[in-house]
Amino acid sequence: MGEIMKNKLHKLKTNFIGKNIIHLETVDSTNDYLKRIGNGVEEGTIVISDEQTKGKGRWGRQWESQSKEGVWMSMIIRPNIEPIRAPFITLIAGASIVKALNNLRIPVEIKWPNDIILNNKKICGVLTELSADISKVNHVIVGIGINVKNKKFDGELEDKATSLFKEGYDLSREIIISEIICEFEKLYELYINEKTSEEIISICREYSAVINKEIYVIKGDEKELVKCIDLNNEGNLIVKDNFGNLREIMSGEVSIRGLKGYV
Ligand code: BT5
Repeated sequence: MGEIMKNKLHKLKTNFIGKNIIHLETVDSTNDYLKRIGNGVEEGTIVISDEQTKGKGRWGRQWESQSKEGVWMSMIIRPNIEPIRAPFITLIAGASIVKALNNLRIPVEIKWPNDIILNNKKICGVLTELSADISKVNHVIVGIGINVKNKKFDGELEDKATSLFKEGYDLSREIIISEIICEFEKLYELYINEKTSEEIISICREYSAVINKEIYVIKGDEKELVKCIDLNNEGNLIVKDNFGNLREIMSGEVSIRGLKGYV
């Protein structure tokens, strides 16, 4: 299986993302694995694992990643940007995932900043981790988890998670991975080489699950109802609070929820 996946993915027409692919049967977390080997591998290296025993989300949350049920992968990049700009990489990943899945005729949307939604449920999450000193990025690890074949979810995930299979789409993990890698590289190169975020922001707007909706912004124990207005060029969310004031919210610091549930 590992070899089949690698062979299919080696036909990728990218410049550097996915030129080196490490495929594992099991690992704690593909992000943590890549972090351990990160200094010794070339930029664009991808780690894919059939299973993760300690898949993780933001702020120490768990990410359920059973064997061969989904795409559990991470890639390493070394962008020459200020560390403060690193959260934008999450939006590049989100934009490339919605673009890739819509190319495959799956109508997913982005729930800013790091969730991908299908039929109002979470199908994919992105976890971006930064290694930097005060002024320079050493590397960024972009972790992507997509539920592909899961037949059911238990506990708290039952109402909020879904898989491509559950929504009636039967696609191989390889096709999904190839499409995402190609879209990611295109947008990442635009951002780094051309220094433009325009196309990325316009994809995030076009496929947004939250713009023009009322949402709760959650920060720690605080929860505030606001109207989501737009994304600005930095990728921050512009919301209108209860007093009619416009505010800018940075990714990385909050979670958001819809009025009636997850979106
Ligand atoms: C995320 O965090 O959504 C980021 C998930 C990133 C996973 C990838 S898999 C490859 C790489 N290696 C890793 O170890 N991680 C990355 P967050 O926004 O914090 O959402 C986490 C929440 O999503 C959990 O608290 C659950 O409520 C929910 N969740 C857990 N597993 C899920 C799943 N398989 N599908 C949908 N929702 C899930």
